[in-house]
Amino acid sequence: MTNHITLGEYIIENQNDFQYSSGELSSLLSSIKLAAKVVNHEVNKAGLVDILGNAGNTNIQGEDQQKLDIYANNVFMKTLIDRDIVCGVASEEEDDFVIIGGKKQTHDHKYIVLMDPLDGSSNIDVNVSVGTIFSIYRRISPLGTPVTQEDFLQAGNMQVAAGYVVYGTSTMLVYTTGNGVNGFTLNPALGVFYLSHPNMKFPKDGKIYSINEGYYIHFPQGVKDYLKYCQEEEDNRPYTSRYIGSLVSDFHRNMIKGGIYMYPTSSKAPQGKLRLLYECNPIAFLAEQADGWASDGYKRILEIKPTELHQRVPIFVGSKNMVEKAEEFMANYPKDAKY
Ligand code: AHM
Ligand code: MG
Repeated sequence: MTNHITLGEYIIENQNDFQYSSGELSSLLSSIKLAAKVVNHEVNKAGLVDILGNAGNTNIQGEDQQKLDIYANNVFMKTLIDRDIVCGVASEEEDDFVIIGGKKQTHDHKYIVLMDPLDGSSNIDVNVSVGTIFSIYRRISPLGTPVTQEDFLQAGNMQVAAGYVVYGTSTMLVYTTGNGVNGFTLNPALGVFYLSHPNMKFPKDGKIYSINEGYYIHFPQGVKDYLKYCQEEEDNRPYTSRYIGSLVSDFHRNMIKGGIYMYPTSSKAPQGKLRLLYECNPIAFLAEQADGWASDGYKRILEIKPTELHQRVPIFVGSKNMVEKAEEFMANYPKDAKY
């Protein structure tokens, strides 16, 4: 632990990084911290209570919702809405964004939050790490009016803060406000997050590649070529393959050890699987703040202008040299090549 600094103290101490800060972002981050602790408590006892399994509902993208997905979504939504600190929230588990305050705006809140409340939830039943991912923007519509779709469809380079919680062997909250990335580990006995990983940085190079190779025959040729490159017996290769199937955990490990995570397009998922707004943008912001890189294979993730709330994009993210190498292989084929 670094001087036993708690997350609460750290948020307050760094509030002045923001010019004219009113403390609104600090309150918002504190609310996320609180919701994370509540979800952590529930996730940790998932094997003990009758909360496991499928809730029988399907979300807007046609995927099964697990009970804990719904639980986590409710906790984060309720915490943000009840504490009256943001003007709008969008969640991977909700069909549309929520306008806080309705049509009659009685507040002047300026931030919106987008989140994936429980990513990798198919792993819950088998005791594998899951995570929460969040992304924060300043609204662009005028204060005191209801938020609009435009507020949510900003490019990732407009993010004010982003982070994730990994509910793993220990629970960590990792976030950035644009001044580097810091990781805090929860002491479960005290319910307090301590600064355990200050100034996290991706090694420039790594030896780990993370991808669902089961889809190999469905990948674009550029991805296939890059995978062969990873497996060649040359220089520092072959690399090691590690894939948990839980984005937050795969990303977290790669940031610490050096590696690349890929979820490309495939003939089965022509847009990729991961969502630009709830998963790729916050992960890309964290990656860049940790000296890594995030690309859709051809361009910087953070410069993509979103067109819809639940938009999917391919992603290559991790150690800078590795992502750039993957982009080199992708560039050998046109983006729209048939495969
Ligand atoms: P989810 O938001 O439905 O949980 O899906 C996202 C997850 C990521 O955490 C993970 O990296 C990926 O889906 C795994 O997908 P696949 O099983 O296709 O490899
Ligand atoms: Mg997800």
